[in-house]
Amino acid sequence: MPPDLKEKIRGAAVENGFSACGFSNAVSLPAISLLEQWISSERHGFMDYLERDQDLRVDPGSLLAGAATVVVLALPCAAPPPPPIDWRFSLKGRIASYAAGEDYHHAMGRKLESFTEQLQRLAPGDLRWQVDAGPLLEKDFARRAGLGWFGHNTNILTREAGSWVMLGVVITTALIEPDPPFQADHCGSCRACLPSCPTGALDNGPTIQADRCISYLTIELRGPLPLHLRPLVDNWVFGCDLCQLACPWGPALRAEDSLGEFLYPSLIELLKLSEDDFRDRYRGSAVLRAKRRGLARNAAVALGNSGNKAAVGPLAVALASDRDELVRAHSAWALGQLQSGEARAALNRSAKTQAAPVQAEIELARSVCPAAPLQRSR
Ligand code: B12
Ligand code: SF4
Ligand code: SF4
Repeated sequence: MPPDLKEKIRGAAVENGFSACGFSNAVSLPAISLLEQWISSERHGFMDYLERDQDLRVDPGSLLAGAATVVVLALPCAAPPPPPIDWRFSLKGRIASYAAGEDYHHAMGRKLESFTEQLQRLAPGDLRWQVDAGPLLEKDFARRAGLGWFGHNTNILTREAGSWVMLGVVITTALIEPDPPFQADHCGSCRACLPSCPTGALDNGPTIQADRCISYLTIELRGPLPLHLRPLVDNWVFGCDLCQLACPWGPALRAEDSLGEFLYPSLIELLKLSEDDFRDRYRGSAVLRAKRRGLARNAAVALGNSGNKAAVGPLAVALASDRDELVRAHSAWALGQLQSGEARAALNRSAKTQAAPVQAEIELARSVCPAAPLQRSR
């Protein structure tokens, strides 16, 4: 191997916008037992895909015959501008900052395409790459390639940007000398992320109860949000940044204030979006993953959490006329949380005309919502 090969490859990574690049050999990870333990404790919720193909998650050789090296790359992700001071008054939702701009799967995919062309010239071989959607455990390989350590927020922290980096990996048959794995734990005695998590999803170790994480609840979970977690989701409608914002490490970048418009959208607008409006508004964005019904469901829950009676009207319309049962059901819950006679009247109006799951939410909401004021007849 030429002595300056790794530096040339790192140079190509920097040219393509990556902030870090490390090398691991492509042998199977010992993490399989931790992964199996985690899956058998059922912390993955409905993410069934994590149960399948566990060998592919830890063994690059099962993804590319003759795999010799895993190159791991980090792309900095900007932290969000400050949120509105009183979202309950302005009825603004909150979107995790990695979702700002073009979907990172596409943006980083293009960078990886360009990086791998240079890699091919510098260290010829067969290769394949992945960003997030591929099976390989990216964080474990990042640690092994020397990029950073597993923080208590369960993400990989780099010294330059904390956990505010997205990861991508390239598996290649070219043999490149591995970097030493990252051994230190720079969390030290800090545990600031643990109490910052509203749903208590973080264990006191680098593991997560994913089925409690707001990122899972708002993006991955397709059905109803568990009742006991709805109030804790606050105004998050897509992902969550709180455990990263609590961290003293990073970020390296801060998003422009102008991104606030995207990251703190009007909840009422989100609730009212039609399928076409949703697709137009979020074309090319990671938010598409939540689908219109998921985003509207999340907006309804956030409106319920707002305690703001101005949300009653739009929720009443959604309960009466949204085409999706899931959205109607969460609108009923939200009306119950708003605790007003007007909300109760809207629940009463919709009772008996709804499908069973919505009906059940209406009954529950009526049990916590005061009776509607009596209509006075002259
Ligand atoms: C499933 C998934 C989720 C799930 C589960 C999250 C999780 N922590 O794993 C949910 C939906 C909750 C999620 C949320 C988010 N995610 Co996500 N997610 C993934 C995905 C697709 C798979 C991860 C996985 O397999 N998890 C399963 C568990 C078993 O894995 P694990 O945490 O790595 O567990 C290992 C450690 O616990 C370790 N371990 C256990 N004990 C010990 C002890 C020691 C000493 C050590 C060293 C290790 C160790 O071994 C376990 C087995 O590998 C990866 C992409 C990928 N292909 O890898 C992105 C990924 C992890 N997500 C990412 C991001 C950015 C997020 C969010 C920040 C998005 C957001 N803003 O909303 C949140 C963060 C929530 C959080 N605090 O983790 C990034 C993380 C980047 C980074 N710097 O680490 C990734 C790598 C995507 C990417 N390409 O950039 N995500
Ligand atoms: S992303 Fe939010 S909900 Fe998930 S672990 Fe971090 S603070 Fe908790
Ligand atoms: S907040 Fe503290 S404990 Fe949590 S990841 Fe950051 S440094 Fe580690």
